[in-house]
This record gives sequence, C-alpha cells and structure tokens, in this order.
Amino acid sequence: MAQTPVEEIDALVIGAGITGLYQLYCLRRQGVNARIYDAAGGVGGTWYWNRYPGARLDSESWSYAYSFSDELLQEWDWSESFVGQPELERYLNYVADKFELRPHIRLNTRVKGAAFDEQANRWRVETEAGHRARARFVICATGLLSAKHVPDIPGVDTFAGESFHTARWPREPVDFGGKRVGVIGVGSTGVQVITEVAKQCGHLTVFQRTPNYCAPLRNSPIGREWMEQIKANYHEVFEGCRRTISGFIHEPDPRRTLEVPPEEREAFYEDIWQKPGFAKWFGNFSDLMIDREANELYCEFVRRKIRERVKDPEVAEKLVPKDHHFGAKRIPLETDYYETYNRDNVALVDVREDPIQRITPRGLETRSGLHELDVLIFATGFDALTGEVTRMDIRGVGGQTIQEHWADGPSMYLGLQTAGFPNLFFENGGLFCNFTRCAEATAEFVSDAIVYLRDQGFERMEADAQAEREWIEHAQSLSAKRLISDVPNWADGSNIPGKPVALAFYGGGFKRYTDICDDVAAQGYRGFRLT
Ligand code: NA7
Repeated sequence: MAQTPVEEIDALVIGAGITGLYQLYCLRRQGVNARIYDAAGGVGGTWYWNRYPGARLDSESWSYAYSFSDELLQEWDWSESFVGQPELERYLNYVADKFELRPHIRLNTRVKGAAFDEQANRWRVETEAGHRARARFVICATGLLSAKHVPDIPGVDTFAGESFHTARWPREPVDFGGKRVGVIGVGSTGVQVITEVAKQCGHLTVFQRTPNYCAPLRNSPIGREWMEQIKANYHEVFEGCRRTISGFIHEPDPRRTLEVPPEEREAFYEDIWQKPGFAKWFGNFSDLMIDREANELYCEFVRRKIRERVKDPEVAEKLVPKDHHFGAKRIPLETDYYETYNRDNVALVDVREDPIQRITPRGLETRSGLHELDVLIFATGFDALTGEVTRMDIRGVGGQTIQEHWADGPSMYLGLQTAGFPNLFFENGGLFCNFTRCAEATAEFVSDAIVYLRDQGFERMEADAQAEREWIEHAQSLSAKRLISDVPNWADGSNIPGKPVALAFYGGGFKRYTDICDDVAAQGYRGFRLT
C-alpha cells in the first residue's frame, strides 16, 4: 500500500490550547510555515477536554485573556468575573477564527512519536493514524495539566455503571437524575464537580484522601459598565500581572505577618477573605509562603472558616486540613462547596481512615463496606508538566528517549529546552503562573528564537547541558525557600506513583523570569548552543 506523502513543516506545534494557538499565530505572523497537530476534535486544549459540570476559571477572566491584540480585547465581552468552561471554549474558537488559524490546525491527530534526524537536522514525526511529517522545530504546547491520571485501584476497569475522568468528559450532558454518584478526589476539579453534581443527583459519596484549604471564589456577573472599565484599563491589568510573582492581579501586602498586631492581622485576613479570587492567597502578607509560623496563623483562620460552614462537627473535622500548609498545595476556589456537605444527599468518606480496597461492578469498596454506585467520577488529577510529553516516543541525539533522559525527574533550561534534544521546545514548564500570562511570554520567546535562527542562518538550537544544570539548581534553590508540600502534589510529581519527585518550576516570579529570558535573547541566546 502506498504511504501518504511526508508533510514538510518548519515548526510543528503539538497542542491547540491557549499556548499552541498563540504560538501558531506568532510563528505565522513571522512567515514561518507552522502547523498544529492536536488529538482533540476541537481547539481549546484544557478548555476542550475539561467540560465537567462546574468547570470554571479561578483567574479573573479579564486577567486570563490574551493580551496580544487590542482589537480582540476590545471586541470580547466577559460575562462573569470567573467564567465557566463553555465561555472559554467559545473564546478560544473565536480566536482561532478571527486570526485565521484553523487552516493550519490538524485536529483528531495524536502525535505518536518524533525522532531527531541528526544528518538532516529535522524531526521525523509520526501520528497515531500513520501520518508522517518532517519538521525543523517541534514545540510541545501540551499544557501543564493534560495527561489524566487514573489511580491504579484494584478492579478499576470492572465497574459496570458509567464512569468518567473529569478531564475526558463527554460532550453530551450526563444525566445524574436520581442516580448514586461517587467522586474520588477533592482537588480544584473535585471541589467544582462535587458542588455541581450534588445538586443534580440522587445521592453523592465523596471519597477524600487529603482535604484542601478551599477558599470562596466570589464570582459575579460583569455588567456593561464594568466591562467598559476593564476594556479601558487592560494595559494596567497586564502591567500589574507582570509585576506579581505568579502573574495574577493580586499583590502581596509588604508587611510580615508577625509584625502586625493580632487584631489588625485578623481584620486583614477577614478583608482579603471577602475579596474575589486568589486575593486570599497572593494578596496575603509577604511571608505567607516562607514562614511556617506565619502560615500556621492563617491556616487556623481558614480552619475556623471551614468549621463555621459545616453543620456536622465530625464532617467538618474531616474537611479541615491539618497535614500541610496553606498554599503548599494549589488552593481550590469554591462557591458553596462546604455547604454541600450539609445536604441530606451527600456523604463524605475519609479514605485515610477507611481506605479504598477495590472497585467492583457495583461500586467502590472501602474497608467498612461497599458503596453502591451508578456513576463513578475520577477527579484524580494529572501527570502534570511532563505527562503528555513522556507518553510520546520522543528520541533525541543518539536515539536517547525523553523517558531515559528524565529518569531522575524533568530538567529544562528556562523550562524550554533540554540538552540532547535540539530544536525541541517545551512550553508551560517554567513557571507556576496565571496561565495565559506565562503562555504568551514563552510563545513569544520561542517564535523570536526560531526567527533569529532563520535570519542568522543557524540550523540547530539546543540547551547547553551545563547551563541547564545551573538553571535547575538556581530554580530549585529559590523554590526550596518556599513552603512546599509534604503530601502528594502534582507540582513536584509526587501525586503519580513511581514518578521521580522534582520541582522544576522557577520560584523567582514572573517578572524575574521574563527579564532573564529577555536578557538571554539579547545575548544571542546565552546558554543555548546555536550551530
Ligand atoms: P489534583 O489537585 O491533583 O487533585 C486530585 C485529587 O485526587 C486529590 O484530591 C487526590 O488526593 C485525589 N486522588 C488521587 N489519587 C487518589 C487515590 N488513589 N485515592 C484517593 N484519592 C486520590 O487534580 P485536580 O484535577 O483537582 O486539579 C489539578 C489542577 O487543575 C488544579 O491545581 C488547577 O490548577 C486546575 P491527594 O490530594 O493526592 O491525597
């Protein structure tokens, strides 16, 4: 049988989410022949797949918007301060149409593998359907939280009812009417899905391992007048985000917790608690994430808030986190999450006390007995950062696989490239950040680099191994000063059994990171080998 012809591409972008769409836009604007391949049936990445009930932003919508086009900013009206998944999916489709990106996107196309041809300086790419391409550059815009994680619970495939992972939710609405539903997981996703499904189902059982410090989202509609104000101030919004450590609109209070008298401190906590979004995390005292004693004071404040909202004191105690610091794990933002446990149709099972034994055709069995279920929802998170990359067969110089190369944990210079894999870029690996803010910064860095190589006549760009090691040491030394988790956490890979535990994020903040990237570029891409 004749093979399909090999597609010749300058830059292949894997993923049509927020980063990939903007990466494609940047490259094509610079005259680079770029394409996106995406496994999904539509654009949107995270906002295509995560269509579970309750899926919603917890960055302010307008601070999460693309900033690159004034026209887009002025055209698009956000309906709420924290919009839901359907609006975000519509927004990303609008962007794909407005900037005429669709002809350059191949959907339903999952990349199986890519091997670097050292003679030709090209990546040979193959998709699962057998389509082949040759690309000078491959850019993994595969997202931070894309590869779903389903825990290896005995009998996981034997369940006879309906079962879903939140990150692969069907397009057709699921009918929960009168059904017995179980949810495993109480991270940001679990918190959103639990609150929504409890209102729709007959009975809900929540299987919780580690309770989180959940904080009120305080969503509200955006009326015409407010939207006009936002549109007039977009420039300041994005400038403000650039100054903060995580690219959000919230700035920390410069004071240290313990230098503030107790009554004033309590009033401050109360004040930030009443604010929308992550004000109660990133708008906190400046030492929240570095001083255990300071953090513990705030933990106690939040624990009190939880206890006040849950009627049954025994249930409340199960929901109160005691084994980690506030912010050591990502804080879920919620609307009526704790009140959900006051409903008659909701039960909470603490699986540390009453461990999961197995899944059976009829439900989920814990040590105390069988919980009969019609629907089982896995809100069990992701193999973050590298999961989607290591599921592909990527082979660099000398045929080395990316899995072998990262056997001790992910390592990338500036979160962008790793030695031995020339012309291969990773995005979304450098920073923990208000996603679009970082996505734009990295996509611009990568397209500028590709244009620089083209204009200067270079064939290859590859992270220098020494520069990469020094970067990782530097990034980790900054992160080490911050309170990180002793409990499983996707940010360092410890939520995935067997995955090497390593925190690859840069802890120096958004502004310092982008300043460093600018400086690296200005010095002819210092730390990269251009040949
Ligand atoms: P998360 O935050 O990783 O949460 C996953 C949840 O699933 C968490 O509560 C886990 O408990 C739980 N989990 C995972 N495996 C098991 C097993 N085997 N038994 C019981 N419970 C389990 O993922 P999310 O999707 O909620 O959020 C990811 C990010 O998306 C979020 O941070 C936002 O940035 C958006 P654990 O805490 O590990 O004890």
